[in-house]
Order: sequence, then structure tokens, then C-alpha cells
Amino acid sequence: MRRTVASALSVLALGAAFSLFSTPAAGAPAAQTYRVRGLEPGQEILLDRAGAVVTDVDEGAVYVKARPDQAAKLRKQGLKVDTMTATALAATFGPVDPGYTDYPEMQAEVARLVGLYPTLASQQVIGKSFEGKDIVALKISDNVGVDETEPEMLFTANQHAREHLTVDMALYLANMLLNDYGSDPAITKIVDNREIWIIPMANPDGATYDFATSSYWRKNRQPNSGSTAIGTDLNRNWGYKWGCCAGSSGVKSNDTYRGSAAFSAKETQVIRDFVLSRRVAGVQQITEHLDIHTYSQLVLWPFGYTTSTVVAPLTADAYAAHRAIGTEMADLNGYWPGQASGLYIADGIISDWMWADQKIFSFTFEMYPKRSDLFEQFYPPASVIPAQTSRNRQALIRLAQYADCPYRSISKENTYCAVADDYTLTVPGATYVVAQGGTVATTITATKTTGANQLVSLTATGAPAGMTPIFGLGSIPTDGSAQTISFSTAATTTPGEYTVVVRGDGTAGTVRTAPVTIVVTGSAACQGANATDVAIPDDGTPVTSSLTIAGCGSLVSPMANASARLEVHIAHTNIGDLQLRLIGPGGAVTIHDRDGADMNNIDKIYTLDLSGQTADGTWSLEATDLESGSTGKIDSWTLTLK
Ligand code: 0X9
Ligand code: CA
Ligand code: CA
Ligand code: ZN
Repeated sequence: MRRTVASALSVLALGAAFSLFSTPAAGAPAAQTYRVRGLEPGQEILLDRAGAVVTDVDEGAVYVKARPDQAAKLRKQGLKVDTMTATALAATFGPVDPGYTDYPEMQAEVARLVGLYPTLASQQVIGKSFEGKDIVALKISDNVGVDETEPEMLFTANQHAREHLTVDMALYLANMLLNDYGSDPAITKIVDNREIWIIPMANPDGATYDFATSSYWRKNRQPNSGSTAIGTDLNRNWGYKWGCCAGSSGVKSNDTYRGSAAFSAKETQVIRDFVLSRRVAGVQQITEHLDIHTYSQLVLWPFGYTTSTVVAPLTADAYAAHRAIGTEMADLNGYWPGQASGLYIADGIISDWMWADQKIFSFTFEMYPKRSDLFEQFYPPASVIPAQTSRNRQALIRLAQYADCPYRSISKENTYCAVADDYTLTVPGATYVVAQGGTVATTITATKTTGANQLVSLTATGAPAGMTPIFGLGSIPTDGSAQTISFSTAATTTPGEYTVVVRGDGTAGTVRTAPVTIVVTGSAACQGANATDVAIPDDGTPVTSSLTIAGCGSLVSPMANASARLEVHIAHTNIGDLQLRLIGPGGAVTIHDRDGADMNNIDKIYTLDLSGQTADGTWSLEATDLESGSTGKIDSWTLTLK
């Protein structure tokens, strides 16, 4: 279906573009919700002019807050404008499914876990909401009653009232850590070596109101002086770059109202003060933070207020580490990774403050669903909870594993996280290329940086089947001398790019690693590339870019590999509009189905099981833009079948 401007705006669409809503004079009729249909691309200005504030966007319709006189203006423009009664709202968005965890149930669940695991879990009321409800933080760690010197992590959920799935996500995390402690080694290690703080409901007033009214409520419930409009968007109220950049609204009735001042909301004050209280002798104990939202299936990192990537106080290395961890998490949960501003500019957000003010690595998850038209957006049925929370298990574990030194994600732990009796482990050069059956040699060096010398024993992980790392010496001194290390491959080693991690275990207990990137090339006949640009028409018919593979399949081995490599480069202004298929001699595989909400460009390496298809023949990359309002081109792609 061709989408109108309504769905062209569909990605959350909570920006400040429609903020001309004038405050009604005292006694004027209050704003109410209307459904507007028949809006064509480019006609958004009509909403602006009438003073209507967009609160939500759906396939074929925009929902606005407006006064009756403003709604009448829209009708005069020929738009279909329906009054949304509370019943109509509930019918459109559905009531909140009682299967979600409401405020009393959240308190009961936290109390149950603390009762069940008294040595691992404790709870603390870190402050009160505007209406006086407890804001609860659950702490999980071994020796939970003791403030140990372990890296701390903070999880916040439900800043936005209607994003009920996020509360269940936080409680899934708590259950995962507690129930699987002692049985799952990765979880046990995390609970033993981290102090984890979970705030499952950052906005209990808003959540309670939304459960009671099913009104699709986003903000807190704090009144605004001089207005009948209630509420501040907590995720526009944080004190870094508050209100700086048109990424929030100054209009009290707007869904992204930033509040009267930075930290004017009670709930952001409480959480800020809790974070500040985690400084010991001036050193912030929390190293990583995750803020949980719905929807769009994204992993986001700072900054949200600007599209610049590296801007002080976010250094190039800090940005790179955010990106590396964020991308690893996205690989594990199937979300799309990107900088927060890639979705849209938002200012006064929690993650920007966490990094800029406290140097806490901070991420945002936007959970299920992927798109607005797939399901009930913020109100999917509670039946999705088990699958949509457990899909984040490995991503959360990975995040926790980095909490001692997030810079390890870019192999800069030696620079940023040095310990006594330390050394660096280095392998020169970036990428080593070796043909199947061949051997590539290089050197490895251990160099003492602090403390005493150690003897370092070497091992390696991550080598593919058939590849053997060979160390000239099994143990090397930290005197800086270069030692030989080589990698021999078998004729059967699957071509591809591998990261072999060489690990050094020093006699003083210091563990250091050095990643080595090795590209194993197969027969040239099994590779193809096409770098000719192919324009992808907006909301148009499929386009393809093709290549021919010949002489790759043999009589004994005619098929492509179970882990074939497809590298895709596409320039596009909204990859959430795009569908991509790889069409081979034996059929089509969908590799991208409108993932990534409103983000730009695809530069990605896909590993595909193509073992059901003959290698030789024509292979095409097909791109279809399914929505209007954005466009791009297939830039280049490379296919390695064996
Ligand atoms: O707008 C928000 O606060 C978040 N999205 S939501 O739909 N859950 O409201 C996203 C915040 C991420 N930051 C930026 N987009 N800049
Ligand atoms: Ca502990
Ligand atoms: Ca501590
Ligand atoms: Zn949100």
C-alpha cells in the first residue's frame, strides 16, 4: 500500500516539528485527540497552521491533540477529522493488556525476588515520584549487602509510561541473573563480579495512569503551571544540552514537553541523585547504563542531540567503543545499531547526560515491534513478552561482560584500564590474507608496561575449522622481544574473515589479548562483485544488481557454502523502507526486511546459509523501497560462495 504522509512520519514521530500548539486561554475548551486522515506528503504544514500537535502516527492516519476550533480548521482543508472518544482510543490502540506488569505487580515481583534470594538481591527506595509513589531500585550482586569494589551497571526502564514491555524487560533481566546464578557460568560470573542496579519503573505515576486509562500516555503526571496540560517527557528533561537543539518541545501539552527547566521533573531528579550517589571518593562506580524503551528494535548510543559522531566530551575512542558494544549487542538481539540521533534528534535525553556528565557508557534499547504497522506499537499483546524479553539475553550478558572495561571492545584496555603488573600484547599489522591450504606468519610481542616482568603463556581462540595457530614459543617474556606466530589453514578451511584472539596469561595473573584478523580466500571463481550503482526508486518496483559465478561448483561439490559471505553497501535515507533479497540459482533469501526504523545506509556483512543452492549461475541482489519519502542506491556488493 502506498503510504501517505501519515506513515511517512511513522518512526515514533515524536520530534518537535509540530510544536506550534498555542496554550489555550483560561476557560477555552481543552485539547482532545482527533484522528486525521487524507493527509498527503507535504501537507504536514496544515497541521502546524491549525495548531494541531501530532501525538501518534499510524498507517493512513495521524493522531493529533487539538481544540475543537482547531479541528474545524483542519476539516475546512478537506481532511477527514474524527473525534477520538476514550472508547475510540481504546478500540484503536486497545486497552493495556493486563498481562503486562503494573506498578503494584512490579513492587510485588521485586519483593518476591529479594525474599527468594536474600544474599543476591536487595531493594531500595531511591525516592518518590511526583505523586509520591516509591521509585524502586533492585540491586543484584554476590554479597549484596556489601558495597564491594566491583564495576556497577544501571538499567532504567519505563521513562515513558505507555512502554509497558520495558518493565517486563527489566524484570526478565532480574530473573535471569537470580534464577540462573550458580547454574549458568556466564551469569554466575556477572553476578559475582558486578553490582547491578535495575530501576524497572522510572515513571510509576505515568504508568499507573496509562494502565488505568489506556490513553497511550507517555509523560509523567506532574502538572504544569499556567496550563491544564499535564506532564513532562522525562527523556527530554535531563540536564545535558536540555532543550538545545529542537529535539524537544516547549509546549506544555506536547508529548515531548521538556519541562520548565532541566531536571524539573521529580523522577529525573531522583534517578540523577541516585547516579550521583554511586560516586565513591569522586569516582563514579557505574560504568555502563542501558535505558529501555519501545519501539523500533534499535540499539542506540550517544549523542542524541547532534548528528556529529565524535564531539566533546565524547572522544573518538569512547564513540568507537559505544559503537562496537552496540553493534555486538545488535548482532545478538537482531536489532539495528546506530547513533541515537540517526533516529531523530532528541535533546535532554538520559543517555547524553550519562556520558557527558558522568562518563557512563550509555545505550538505549528500542524494543519490539519493528514498525508501527506490524502490531499495536506501544500496546502489543502480552503474549509477546516471553519472546521479546528473552531475545535480549545474550546482548545483556555481553554488555555486562564489558562493564569492567568497555574499551576492551575496541582492544584498548591496555590504554584505558591498566592494572598493576601489566603488559601489552601486540601483533603488528591489521589484516592477514591467506589462501586456503596456505600458512601466514607474523610476530607477537609482550611488553611490560607497569610492575614486574611476567612470563606469558599463549593460547588462541576463534580460529575456524582447519586453521591451527602455531606459536614459536608457548610462553614468552614481557621484555618486548618479537616471537614468531603463524596460522596454517587446511584446503577445507571455509573462506571468510576471522578474528583469532590470542590470549596471554601472565604468571602474575594478568590476562591480555590481541586480536588478529585473518582473511581466508577461496577460489577466485567462487567470488563475485558488482560495484555499478543501481538507483532504488522511492516506493517503487524492485531493482536488481547481478553477477555471474562460473567454475565454482564442481561435480563433487556443486553447492554454495553453509556460511557464505555477502557484503552489502547501500546508500539510503531510510533503511526502514527497504527490503533486500539475494536471489540465487536456487531461490531467494530475504536478508533485510524494513529493519532499522529511520536509520540511514546499510554497510553490513551477512553470513548466509546458501548450502541449498548450486554455486554456479546468476546471483542478484534485489532492493525494493516499500514506502514513500526516502530513496537511495545499491552502491556495491560482494558475494563469496565458498
Ligand atoms: O524519543 C525518545 O525518547 C526515544 N524513543 S521513544 O519512542 N521510546 O520515545 C528515543 C531516544 C533516543 N534518542 C534519540 N532519538 N535522539
Ligand atoms: Ca558483589
Ligand atoms: Ca560498589
Ligand atoms: Zn520511550
